[in-house]
Amino acid sequence: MTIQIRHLDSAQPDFKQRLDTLLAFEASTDEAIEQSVAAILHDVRQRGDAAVLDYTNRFDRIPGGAASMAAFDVPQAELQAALAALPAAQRAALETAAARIRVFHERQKEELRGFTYIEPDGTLLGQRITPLDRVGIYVPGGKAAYPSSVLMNALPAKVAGVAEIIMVVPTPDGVKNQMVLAAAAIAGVTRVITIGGAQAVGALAYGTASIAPVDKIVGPGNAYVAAAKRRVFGTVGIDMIAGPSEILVLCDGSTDPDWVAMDLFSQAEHDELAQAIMLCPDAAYIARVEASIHKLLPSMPRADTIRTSMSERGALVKVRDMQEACDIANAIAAEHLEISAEDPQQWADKIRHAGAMFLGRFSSESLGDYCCGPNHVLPTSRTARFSSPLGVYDFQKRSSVIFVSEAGAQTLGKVAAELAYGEGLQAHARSAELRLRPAA
Ligand code: HSO
Ligand code: ZN
Repeated sequence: MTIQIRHLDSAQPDFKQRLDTLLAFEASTDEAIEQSVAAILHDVRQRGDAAVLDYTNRFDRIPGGAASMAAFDVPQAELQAALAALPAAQRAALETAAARIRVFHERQKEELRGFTYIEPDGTLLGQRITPLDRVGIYVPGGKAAYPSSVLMNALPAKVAGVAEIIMVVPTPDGVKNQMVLAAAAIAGVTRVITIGGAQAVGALAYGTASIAPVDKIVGPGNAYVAAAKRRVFGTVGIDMIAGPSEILVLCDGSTDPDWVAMDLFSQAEHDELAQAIMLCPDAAYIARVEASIHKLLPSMPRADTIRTSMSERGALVKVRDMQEACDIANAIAAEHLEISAEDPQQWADKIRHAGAMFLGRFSSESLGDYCCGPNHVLPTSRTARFSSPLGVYDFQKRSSVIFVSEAGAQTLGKVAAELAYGEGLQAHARSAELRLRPAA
């Protein structure tokens, strides 16, 4: 069975409507999931460890059933052993990726310094940046158990200076993913607990006897995890609710069509709901990419996922020119944008909305997923219009710092009192006035 891939043309009168339909993605708010997550969170809040233990034994089918939460703690020695047992090439690749991710995020940290300034009367104002104390990292345990995501979530926290990083990862049937454990060792995760689902999110958010509550929970998860993260938001911070992966390739027709086809596949293979779209002004080139897609698909182990994703949510779009391609790319605000063109910089300058931009034909998105250095946790479902890649800033916060000199209190006191009386707030006004020097 081959792919029925959708063709769109920006010259079609109903193009905008067709594009909107293609992009529409309902982050599922399934009522049954919502209710069961609410019940699990309530139970974890009431019964703590006993509830987490029950759900984990049941949902993850732990052989024999664990007797206590202690069974789910993975000792540091086991993390180190997983690392030591990795094939040398795999270990070297993880370590190289980790080093590059660290370097990038250390640069990011330099951009995020605090500041102070002093006014002529001696009043000092500023902003101080401090790391979060404790964060929870959720690592999925099913089909999307990615060691690369352990690095991408944990290393920015580490670089930010977070003291305790608690990683949770479900182990269906009690089976641990050794490469995930090895990645946790490399990233310097403080504690790994083999629990997952809404019960793990609840344990991290509310705390139990065996798990101290964290300040923020990051990391992707299934619909239950996403619903749980939404519900605990406010008690703790969360990073984002990540949707299926997306790739948008903008081509001028100068790249080998096999390369472009495989780049589209690279995100389509993540998920049946992933979205892979190409924009190109050259109709003949679009036909060549389509031929490559048909030629290469049968060789892909995940052909079924790719076929579903590309048939249901993919598209090859003929545009008027590269300028129009950039305008459409801004409207799509894709998670990943590849500009596969000669002189990509001129087009990149026109892009305002994209989670990550990959410039030029050698910058395949897959390199960014693993080891370029920038984070692969990116805004999806058009949220790149208003949000950013996961980064050091997600593990830091800002505090304002205010020192008012005696002289400053005289001028500011009058301004504040005036406004406070205007708001009918006597105590505010008088608090400011008490600091005014009596008129000579
Ligand atoms: N492309 C995914 C991240 C990933 N890819 C992990 C491979 N492993 C995020 O959209
Ligand atoms: Zn990927």
